[in-house]
Amino acid sequence: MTDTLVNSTLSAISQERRIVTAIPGPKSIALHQRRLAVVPVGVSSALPVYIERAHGAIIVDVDGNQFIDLGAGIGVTTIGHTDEAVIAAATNQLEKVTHTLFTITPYESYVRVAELLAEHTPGDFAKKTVLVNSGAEAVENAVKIARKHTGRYGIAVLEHAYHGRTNLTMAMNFKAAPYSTGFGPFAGDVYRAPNSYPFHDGLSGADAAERTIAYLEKTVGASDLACLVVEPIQGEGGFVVPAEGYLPALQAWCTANGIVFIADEIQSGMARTGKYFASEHFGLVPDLVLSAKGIAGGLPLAGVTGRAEIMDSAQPGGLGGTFGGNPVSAAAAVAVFEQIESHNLLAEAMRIESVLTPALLELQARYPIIGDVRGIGAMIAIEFADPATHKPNPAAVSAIAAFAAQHGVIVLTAGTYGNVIRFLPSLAISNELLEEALGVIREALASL
Ligand code: PLZ
Repeated sequence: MTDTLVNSTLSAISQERRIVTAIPGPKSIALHQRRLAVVPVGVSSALPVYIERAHGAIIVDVDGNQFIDLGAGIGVTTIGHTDEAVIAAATNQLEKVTHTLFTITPYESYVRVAELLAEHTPGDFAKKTVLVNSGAEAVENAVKIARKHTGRYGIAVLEHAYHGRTNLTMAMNFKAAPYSTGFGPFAGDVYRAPNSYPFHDGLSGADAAERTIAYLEKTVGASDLACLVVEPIQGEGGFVVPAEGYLPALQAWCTANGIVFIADEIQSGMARTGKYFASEHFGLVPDLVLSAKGIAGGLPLAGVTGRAEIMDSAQPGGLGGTFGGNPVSAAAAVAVFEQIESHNLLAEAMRIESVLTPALLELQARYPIIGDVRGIGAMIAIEFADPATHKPNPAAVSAIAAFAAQHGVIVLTAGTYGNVIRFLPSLAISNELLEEALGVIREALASL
């Protein structure tokens, strides 16, 4: 019964773009009115189009419009919306048990996810995992563990970083507005160092690392740092890919100074860049790796995975939370790992790069306001800037995102200055849909 229902719903969604009303359509407008009365303005939506169903790379709104989804809910439905294996695993689990609380009475799927993360995160050593609900919670737990392990307090982060919306993670973000404006006081002992941003600083990886390290040595001192938290490719910051050698130099400095090196792979991990974790592209073997977003195919789950001796420094009862590693989310995550393997999804990420990057470079050659094309796999971005000064051009980005939405393509913006368009499609997207979406971006650029 369940199978038939699920399959008939999915097969009803053709993998095509189709706009049948004005955007937003009448039903979305009506829902938006209801929402404005009961949902605070602090929770905003990039596009007030209300979604009813989704499959693969297509989302369908309440008015029957079909959008090509180049955002995947900010990199969450990496293996595709309503992936059949994820639905089957979650449905099966729903019928068995939905909650016990792992710290009261445990279950296998939590253990299996921990085994899979131990296997697929970089580094050939004993690893352990704690599962939590959200990316921010993973960051919080990683910091707790690093502090307990080192007996130190300092947290180092990089410019343009994004780590979440809790009190500690707000303090770790680079950008104040809109994330933290007015929400202080914030957690202390966070030290924000310059990063490597080749388009803007022009520095080699070695020089950028020297600058970062010198800054941290001066402003806090290595011996007071518990951890350095880096996104190997920065997500909200605009898919900033650091210069070659930058991250390994930071890791070497951390290792030499007893600082826990934490890779926040919440956006860049789980097959997004053609490796399980983007750290692998840079030869990094982080002490702790954070996953979330894509790990459970759309269900809420996150994890901190790391060296067993570091993870075990937290005392029994020191880690946990009511919903962490929920059985349904954990079952979905096991299915995600199986799908990555059985559908060779790492190669799909590279296929997507091979379509996006050349097309975007061609656009850059025609439109000098595209200052930079960067990224790896299915994590590609273009930065809009003044050709002479590299001053950010957020107006072009807003105009393109709005044009794309009107024409049935969801694109996400990013960047500290809102001047980056990021392409974060599901790995299930076909070349045809990608080409079609690129066609809309071309029209959008021509219309500027
Ligand atoms: N670390 C690298 O990308 C979440 C934010 C969406 P949570 N990024 C999307 C929004 O506006 O709230 C993110 C990330 C990196 C941490 C997080 C936080 O993950 O699951 O949103 O808490």
